Amino acid sequence: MATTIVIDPVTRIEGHLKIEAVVDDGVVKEARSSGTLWRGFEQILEGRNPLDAQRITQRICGVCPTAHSTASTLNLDSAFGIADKVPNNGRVLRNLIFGSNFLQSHILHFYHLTALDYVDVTAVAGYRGTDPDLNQVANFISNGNLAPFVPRYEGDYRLPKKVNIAATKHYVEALNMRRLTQEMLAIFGGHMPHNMSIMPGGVTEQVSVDKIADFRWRLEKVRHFIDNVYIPDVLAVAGVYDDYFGIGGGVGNYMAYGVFEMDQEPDLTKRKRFFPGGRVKMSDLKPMKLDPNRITEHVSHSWYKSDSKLHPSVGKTEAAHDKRGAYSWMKSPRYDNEVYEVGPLARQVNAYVRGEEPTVTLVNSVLGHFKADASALKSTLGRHAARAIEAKIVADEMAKWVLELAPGEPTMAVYDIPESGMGMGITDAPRGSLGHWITIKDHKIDNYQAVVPTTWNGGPRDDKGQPGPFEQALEGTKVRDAKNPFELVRIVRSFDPCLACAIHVVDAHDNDMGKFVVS
Ligand code: NFE
Ligand code: MG
Repeated sequence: MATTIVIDPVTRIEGHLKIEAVVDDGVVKEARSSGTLWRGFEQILEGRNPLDAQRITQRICGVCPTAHSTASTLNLDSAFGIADKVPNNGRVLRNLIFGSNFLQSHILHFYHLTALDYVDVTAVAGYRGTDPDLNQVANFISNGNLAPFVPRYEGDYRLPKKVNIAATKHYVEALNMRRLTQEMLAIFGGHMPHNMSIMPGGVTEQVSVDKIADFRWRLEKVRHFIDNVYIPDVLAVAGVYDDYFGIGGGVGNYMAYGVFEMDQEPDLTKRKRFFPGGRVKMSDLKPMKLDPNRITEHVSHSWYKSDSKLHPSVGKTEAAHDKRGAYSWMKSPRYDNEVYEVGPLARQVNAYVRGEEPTVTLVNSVLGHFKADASALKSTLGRHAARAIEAKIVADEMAKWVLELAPGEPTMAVYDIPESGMGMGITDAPRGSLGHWITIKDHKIDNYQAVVPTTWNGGPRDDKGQPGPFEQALEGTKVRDAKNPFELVRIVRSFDPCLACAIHVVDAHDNDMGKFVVS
């Protein structure tokens, strides 16, 4: 008999994701991913000074505000006609600030958002040893403080007790590593969350030898952690849960816009990025080009009455909370009406098929470790491995980029806000492809649209009825115990969903920040 498993909320932060899975004979027959909260950013921006986009869009999310500052600033660079004017210091500083956020986000995801699906933190409950971190965790649990460790299921923790204890110690160390990455971000970004310095024309912060030194010692500690703790922990988990190389693969189409600017070519589709933009399908592993004109957002299963299949440059967001057949506040972004997964796996697969180093060497080394071929990447563990590899690559490159900074040289270009214009800011956030589009009229924002990574991955069925990447990854999964659906949360969390980002919309009829009206 078919039963429906409802998991709500799914994520350990950024809560409002609901997953419903219809399970028949122990197998997921169909799944629905639903964003259950309604927020408001695109319409808040209408009528405002274009520069406000950098400030306001960062408030979409406290985890990846740097991604929104980057996308909004690329968007303004392009609308102001200054994309090729950013000085080299500005380019490098943007990469260092954004890179710091990548490291923070990837470490957060593995240790604090998903590791506890595999590591049994209760192994520390009776700990009576000399390690102060573990004593603190044991005290914390004995006082009944379970909040950061739940929701959790029972029945499939496979690591030996001493590995569970060591991994819990790493959970605490990872908090310190994230603090260091936030401090790195703040050295050139002003503060975190919501950096002050990535602005049109470059970065407002100046370069000094002291700041470079402050940045470098922190980065070296984080690199040491990634190489000696994070990557070994991912390999250890993957070794014991290796069936997850065959679970949760999903759509197998991967898209990246590309990230970390290597030059200041004004056309973002031609600009050289450290991780290249493009598309690839696991079925043939052939690199394909990306044309942002082919992106649309479908809304037939979303609570919006505005037209479906609009390009984001003319996008609209008009709510209809009682719309029949709709089940999410997320839209369904599509490329050529096809479903694409975005994120670290999509970026690394795109880099891999283009022969980019060090991706090729690192991916081959992980595949060799597990005696697997590239098809194993299309899986739950493939996403974790790609994210860990990416953290190492970004950290290692940042150590080189920071030495390119030139103290005393300019970091900004000057600009005027044009009376009218259009812009596009496409980049890759930690969780995948992020695009902002702007239209300026009378020196003010006339239209602003964001299409966000978790919207790509977590969106509902589209106008053709094609399920989104989360939904496809869940369908066909065997569920051993419907009361403890480990398989389903492990699959969805491997994407690193962020619903705060995914649901950034509000009724187009309402420009008042203080009052959101469902029409
Ligand atoms: Ni709120 Fe974000 C990232 C962006 S995900 S975390 O990474 O943009 O939709
Ligand atoms: Mg949007």
